[in-house]
Amino acid sequence: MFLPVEVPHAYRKPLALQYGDNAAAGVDKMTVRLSGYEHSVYSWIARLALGEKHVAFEWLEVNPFDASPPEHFQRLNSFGRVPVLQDGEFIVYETTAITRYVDEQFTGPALQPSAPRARALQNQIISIADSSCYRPMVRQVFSHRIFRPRFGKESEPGAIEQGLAASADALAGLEGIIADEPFLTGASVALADIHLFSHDRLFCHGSGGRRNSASP
Ligand SMILES: N[C@@H](CCC(=O)N[C@@H](CS)C(=O)NCC(=O)O)C(=O)O
Repeated sequence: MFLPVEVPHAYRKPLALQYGDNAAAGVDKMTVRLSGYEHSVYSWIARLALGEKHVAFEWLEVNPFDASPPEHFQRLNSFGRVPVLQDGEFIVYETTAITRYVDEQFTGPALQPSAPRARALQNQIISIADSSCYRPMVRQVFSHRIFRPRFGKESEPGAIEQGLAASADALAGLEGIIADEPFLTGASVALADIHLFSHDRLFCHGSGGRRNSASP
């Protein structure tokens, strides 16, 4: 087993607006906004965390790679990256800061293990995803095999092969540390699952749908 078999339910919902139990609990749907980019793995991670917590939110589509992103977005994040979460007056960016805030601020199923060792494993997996999976799985394999051709851009020679090789190393490393449980850190879905699932989802497109193999 490498990744959870269950697809987080937020993936099955429409993109524009998300409604959930927290709306019924008095959270105004307009107070929570997520600025994200449709093709951004990190935006999807934040979106899935909100979905798993049943938080109602408004999705604001922003392409951070645009030469001149909207002015309101530049004011939200001076680093110019998505996602950015707004909860009323509160603004937070950096995906793990967003997802941990979402988990701790809103009611709903806990998305972080409480036991220190399971929590450490969760943070370890998230860190490995960022440092060792994002570039090969997303920026090399997905981007050069799927994204660039789709938008008429050339793929760099060797990028896909390099990405597949580095992805294989990263996935082998992860196989050695994940829990022998239905999900990566235990019996229920946690932030580590959401984080890695989002990388894996794009990687599967790029690697021809082979979830358990990084071979071309
Ligand atoms: N460390 C950031 C990374 C976010 C990130 O790299 N987002 C990409 C889209 S997936 C982006 O906005 N890139 C625009 C740029 O780097 O100019 C996080 O965890 O949120």
